[in-house]
Formats: sequence, structure tokens, C-alpha cells
Amino acid sequence: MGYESIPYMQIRGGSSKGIYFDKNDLPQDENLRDEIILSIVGRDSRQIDGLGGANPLTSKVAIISKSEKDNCDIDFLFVQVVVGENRVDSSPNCGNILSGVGVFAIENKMVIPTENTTTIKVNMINSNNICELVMQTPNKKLKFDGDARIDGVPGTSAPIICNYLDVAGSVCGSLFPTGNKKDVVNDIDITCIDNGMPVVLINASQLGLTGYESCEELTNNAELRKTLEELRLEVGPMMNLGEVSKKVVPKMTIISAPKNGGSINTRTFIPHNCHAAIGVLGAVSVASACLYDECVTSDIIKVKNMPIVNLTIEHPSGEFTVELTSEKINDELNIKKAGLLRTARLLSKGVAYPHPADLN
Ligand code: NQM
Repeated sequence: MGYESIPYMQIRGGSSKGIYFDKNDLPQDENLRDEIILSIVGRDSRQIDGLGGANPLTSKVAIISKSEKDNCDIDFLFVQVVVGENRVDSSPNCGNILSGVGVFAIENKMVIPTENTTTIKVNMINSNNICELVMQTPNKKLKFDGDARIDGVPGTSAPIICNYLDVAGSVCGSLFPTGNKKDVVNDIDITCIDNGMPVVLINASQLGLTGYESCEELTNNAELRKTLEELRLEVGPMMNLGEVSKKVVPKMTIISAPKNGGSINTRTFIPHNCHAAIGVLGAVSVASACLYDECVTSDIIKVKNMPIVNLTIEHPSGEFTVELTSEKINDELNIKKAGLLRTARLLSKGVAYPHPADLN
């Protein structure tokens, strides 16, 4: 089969936007597949010759197929196109792009909607975990309009409930991959955690910041970026991620006291630019640290009401609430489920044309 033109959908998933493909429309060979993805999304920093939006949040790809697993409906592989670096990274997952997977699956007739709501079990290939998406489908039709609002996206849409099941350690092997709830690296106190997304937490005061600086101010702070990158490169192997200079994980999250009635305030580098909001699984990892008194979060928040806790993560464009369900096994707290609200919207459907030179 030739790949001169490839069907795609462009979907806003949560506070990100991506190009969604049916796996069967892309080459099986991963190198050729990634070249075609780069060709379609864009190789240069402006993505002038591609469909991407020249920002990490709009330079994302989903590859979707019917699930090969008996207990799931859909298989989803996430691919991050690294803006301006002419390469992709499929080591992390993306909870925002995941929230658009149900839209693609129903539109593409991979899932037949049921009355009122349709629950789709998604096998997240990047992290080998399951997420349940509950979609609004009155009269067995996918509904986009509704009154759910998420920060980072204008207007309101139909709610999509995302229930992540057992995501602890899905990228690094364990919830606290260094074996500690707190480490000191380069004289900075940090917590390294992976509840679906590898994240390094640092108190703003340790970096000489308030934690309320604007995203632009932080991204333009060359000294801060250098400190964060040195720390990240040091911590990557400690988190079982190996050498991370070419990886987009771990993400670096600066924390401080909440300002707007939430649980904790954040600024997240993903990993070199400050996120306009916060990633879904990134927020889940931050919330998860708040449950443990030994983490660096405990200077800001101590959580007592188990087993179901709602934590509101403040970020540069609003807040993000995560509901964590945990249980104690042999005195150790285990987080079983992370529930959250997203919305998604189908933006366009069509065929994409890779550059002919990339097909050889
Ligand atoms: O953490 C940004 C986003 C993400 C990823 C990033 C995400 C997640 O906002 O699950 O959603 O961390 O690069 O889409």
C-alpha cells in the first residue's frame, strides 16, 4: 500500500490538540512510520511545512486501533513530535490526547455507541495501562456540546470522564522510582514520582522563585532552564529512565502554596518550556505526591481524608481537579484510581500528504 495520502482526524483532546490516525493507515515499520509522522506534523520549529502548531501541546499524534487485548476496546499509542528537533518521542503517555481517543474511535466506527453514555476501555500502549473513558452518547450519537468547562480551553463542551486504573510506576517501574520520597540532588530537595507521568517536584523557594511567575517569564529565564536541565539529566537515570537528554520525560514541576483555594500551585516544564496549564498525568503525579507526608509537597499540603480525595492543582491558566482513590496494603498506601474531567472536540477530518521525498 502506498502512503501518498493518509486519512486523519484533527481533534482537540483536553487542553492539547493532535493528529489522530488509524494504525492500519500507517506503515508497520516504525522508522518509516515516524518519518511520515514528522513529514505530516512538521520538522522545523515553526512547523511551516506541516499540520502542527509549533508548540509541544499542538504537536502531538495518536495512533489508534481495535484492541488486541480481551479486556480493552481500543489500543492507543501516543507520539510526541519534539518541536524544532525533527524527531519524535513515544516514551511518555499523554492524558489530554487520550481524552480525544473516544471521539476518533466512535467517528471511525471502531466503537458502536450505547444509549446515553458509552464507556470505552483504552489500552495505553506507551505505559501499558488502562483508562476508562465515559463519553456522552444520547440516542447513541456522540455529543460534543455540553456545559463542562476545563481551564486552558475556551467555552464549554460535553464532559468526558477519564478513569485511570493502576498507573503507579507505569513509566519508571514504581511510584517512587528512586526508592525515596525525597532526594537531594545538586543541593536541591526534590521528589521523583511516576503516577502515569514521571515528574520531578521542586519547591519554588529552592530555586529562588515565588512559584507565581508567568509562563513566559519562566521560559525566558535562561539560568533557571539551565538549573532545571542539569537536575533533569542527573535525575533521569535515578528514575530508571536512562539518559534523558533526548527524552521529554521527566517533566519538572515547580510547586508553591495555592493562591486560589486549591490544594497546591504549579508551574511545569515539559521539559524545556513552561506548560500553559499542566498535563493530565502530570497533574495526577503531582496530586499523588500530596498523599505522602514524606514528599516535598508536605511543606505545602498534608492530606488526611482517605480513601477518596479530591485535589485541585493550580496552574498558570486555572486549575485541574484530580480524584484519587487509594487503599492501604500492609500499611503502604496504594493509589488504585485517578478520575478526572476532560472535554474533546473533532476539528477536522481529511487526508494528509507526506512530503514525497519522505516516502522512499
Ligand atoms: O501529562 C503535556 C499535555 C501534556 C501531557 C506534557 C499530558 C499528561 O498537556 O498526561 O496531558 O506534559 O507534555 O497534553
